[in-house]
Amino acid sequence: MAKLPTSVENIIDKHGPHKNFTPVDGYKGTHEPDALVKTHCCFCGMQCGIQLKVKENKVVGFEPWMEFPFNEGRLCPKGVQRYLQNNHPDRILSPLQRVEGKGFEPIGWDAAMDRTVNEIKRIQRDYGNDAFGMLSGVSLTNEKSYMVGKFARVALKTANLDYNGRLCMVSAGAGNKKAFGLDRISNNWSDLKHAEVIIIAGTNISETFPTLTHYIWQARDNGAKLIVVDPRVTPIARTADLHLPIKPGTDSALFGMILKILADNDWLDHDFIDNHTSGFEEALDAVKDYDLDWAQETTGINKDLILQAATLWGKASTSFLLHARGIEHHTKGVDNVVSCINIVLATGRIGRPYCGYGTITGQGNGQGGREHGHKCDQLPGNRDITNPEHRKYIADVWGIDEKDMPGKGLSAYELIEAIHRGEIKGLITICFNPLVSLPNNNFVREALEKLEYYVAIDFFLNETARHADVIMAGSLHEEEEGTVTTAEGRVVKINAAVTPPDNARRDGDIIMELAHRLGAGDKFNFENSEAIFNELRVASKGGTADYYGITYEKIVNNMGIFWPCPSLDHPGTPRLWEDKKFRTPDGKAHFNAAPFRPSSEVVDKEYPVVLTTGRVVSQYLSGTQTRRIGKLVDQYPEPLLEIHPKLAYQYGIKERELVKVITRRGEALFPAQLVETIREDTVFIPYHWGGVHSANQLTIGTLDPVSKIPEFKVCACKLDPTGKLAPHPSESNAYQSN
Ligand SMILES: Nc1nc2c(c(=O)[nH]1)N[C@H]1C(S)=C(S)[C@@H](COP(=O)(O)OP(=O)(O)OC[C@H]3O[C@@H](n4cnc5c(=O)[nH]c(N)nc54)[C@H](O)[C@@H]3O)O[C@H]1N2
Ligand SMILES: Nc1nc2c(c(=O)[nH]1)N[C@H]1C(S)=C(S)[C@@H](COP(=O)(O)OP(=O)(O)OC[C@H]3O[C@@H](n4cnc5c(=O)[nH]c(N)nc54)[C@H](O)[C@@H]3O)O[C@H]1N2
Ligand code: SF4
Ligand SMILES: [Mo]
Repeated sequence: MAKLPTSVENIIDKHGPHKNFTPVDGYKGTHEPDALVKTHCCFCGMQCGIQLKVKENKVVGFEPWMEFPFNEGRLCPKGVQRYLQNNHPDRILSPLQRVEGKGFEPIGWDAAMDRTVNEIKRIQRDYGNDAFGMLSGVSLTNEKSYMVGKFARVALKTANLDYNGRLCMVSAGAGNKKAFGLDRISNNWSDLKHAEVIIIAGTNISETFPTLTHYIWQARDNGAKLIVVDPRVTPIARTADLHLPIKPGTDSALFGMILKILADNDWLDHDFIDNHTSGFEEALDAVKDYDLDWAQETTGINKDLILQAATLWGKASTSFLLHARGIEHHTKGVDNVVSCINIVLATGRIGRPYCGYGTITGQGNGQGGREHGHKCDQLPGNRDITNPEHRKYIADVWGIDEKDMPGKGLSAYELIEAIHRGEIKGLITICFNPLVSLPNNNFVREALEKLEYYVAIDFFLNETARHADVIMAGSLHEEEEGTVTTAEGRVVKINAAVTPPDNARRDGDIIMELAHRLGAGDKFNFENSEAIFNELRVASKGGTADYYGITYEKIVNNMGIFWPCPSLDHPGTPRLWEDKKFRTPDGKAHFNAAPFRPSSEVVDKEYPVVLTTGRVVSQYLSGTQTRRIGKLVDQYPEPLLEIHPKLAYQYGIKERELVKVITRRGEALFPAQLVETIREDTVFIPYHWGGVHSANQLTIGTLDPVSKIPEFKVCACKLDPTGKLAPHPSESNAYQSN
């Protein structure tokens, strides 16, 4: 049984997290590196270009890569520290096996592989193939994402594969497919610069996509009006023309109201609506009873602000609408997304220069990783695993019988629920830390403790992997060649700067060896990453995410190629929809009716305060990587409870007082940070920490019915001040998260 080892201290001593170290003993950065390798940052979806400095097969520093067109050398605080991982003392340097009561001990690769394959076979024999699940992640390259999808279906033969994008981009993906039949931002970032009006809804871009702000500033220099919709006055909101301080969970009411105002004032593009869309009447019908008083009451935004925003949008001739997790992490995430798209379609401002719309993809390869088949319902090229033609095409590429291909499996949180119910008995994870990042993590921990066998592939020991029976020492971004697709749809090249240290292995090699040992070796004979990419190209051909015409050579020669790129002589598609040929069955863009409905948990007398969660600039996701980098930890050492001084006053809460935050799922202590930049009825906690510091002890495990994304952005809580001040942040050990 995969129980938590008795001594967590033992694990931390051996495997970190340690936050302070120097990259290479004695290397002062003064003598010449052996090589400068052009590649990309391993963190967010901007995938900024960077050059890594290599000395004696170790990454020892970086230089800006000025020529890469998106960021032209600019990097954010995480980007300038990302090089400190390859030679980090916490690296897992060989496979490990958990020894009850002792923690983890190194074992050889043979033993780790043998044990894993035997357990997979035993569990599948006793309980069926689908009783072994797999969870993957989109920090992985396109090649690895593709291979994981194929591995789960062809070697592991399970339906139950899903990925951490389920917590991230799936509401946007589902909304975009409904509206356009394709899931990608409509334009490259350059088009932002000349948009007259820009709406940014539910994204704190200065902290989460810092290098993208450069494009917003350029638009501002050109006179653009900026509208920000966020319950907090985020850094970008401080510079906006209009900030709409929305009550969490009410975006579809706001955008529905704006649609109504556009129609009432005839700020519509009738030609576009009539010739290139369907469903306008239904979408309008869903909002026909909305009025400004209702919208003000529902969204908490002053009605004059709503009217001003609608007027700016309605009268503009060019515009861009961007959103991210703030509107998507909801049980009505898909409704929020389509209600944004509705106002874009109503004004016909898409498929033209300086007119665009899109979600800002979060993870490093959040775009490419959601296209090539490691989602529970998907096959490469963004094909549908339930569609017989799609299944047949991919089965032929893989050289298997279509009947042997598993069907649709469970989504990430549902997969954990199935483990909890005892239906799934074995688990393999790569690039996912569900114990920190899934909602209601006390429930997730209970599930992990029920597994009969759990194997994790990672380069650091994350909180979830502490429950593993075996850990396989995997590779960092800079240790394996491949491609990723940036948030603007540009496929770029990741170059290996070094080989994995010591006895760690490339992720790709680990997956391939497992496939061989499971008897599917003939389907996994890839010589190198390019060979995997070439199979991916064929597998994606004809799908909506068509990469067929993209080659490694073309990527390098052009600093990236935008998909779709259906043939070798095709230049790629930086701007979609110029031809107005949408990828829906009728070829039109679809309006979707999205009548407002409340969030799954709303405030009441007992739990009167709205809790929302998200990010800070110096930490990344579950913190596995960034909590190990001293300067990033020092910048924001521990999760704080952002609270408005007026709400704090009601409870008598003082700056840095420890406040117990309680929800129906759990409770946890956080130091209060009094800020006037948040709504008075809402508190915010960043989620990058585990254990007692984890915000996800509090969040709710309810899912959007279509996208299955959890409702991270809204639940109800109560506050219980302790009267005690939190210790000085320098004494915080939150980065250890034990
Ligand atoms: N520094 C840093 N950067 C990152 C990441 C990271 O972990 N750290 N992660 C990357 C990834 S994977 C992702 S997905 C992105 C996420 O990027 P963002 O979506 O920008 O980040 P979040 O902090 O999750 O949420 C954004 C904003 O939503 C607001 N919000 C909360 N509830 C609501 C609501 O109901 N409506 C509206 N309109 N707004 C609301 C919050 O106040 C917050 O400012 O960032 C990427 N970049
Ligand atoms: N409350 C709350 N919870 C949230 C969110 C929120 O806003 N609020 N946001 C959600 C979002 S948008 C996201 S994307 C998820 C992210 O949640 P996770 O995917 O769990 O977060 P990561 O920290 O990326 O975990 C990835 C693990 O993969 C490892 N890893 C990274 N790159 C590689 C690689 O190339 N190879 C291998 N083998 N391992 C690798 C890291 O070391 C880490 O242990 O969190 C979600 N959870
Ligand atoms: S903006 Fe994103 S990709 Fe660019 S340096 Fe920062 S974390 Fe890395
Ligand atoms: Mo994300």
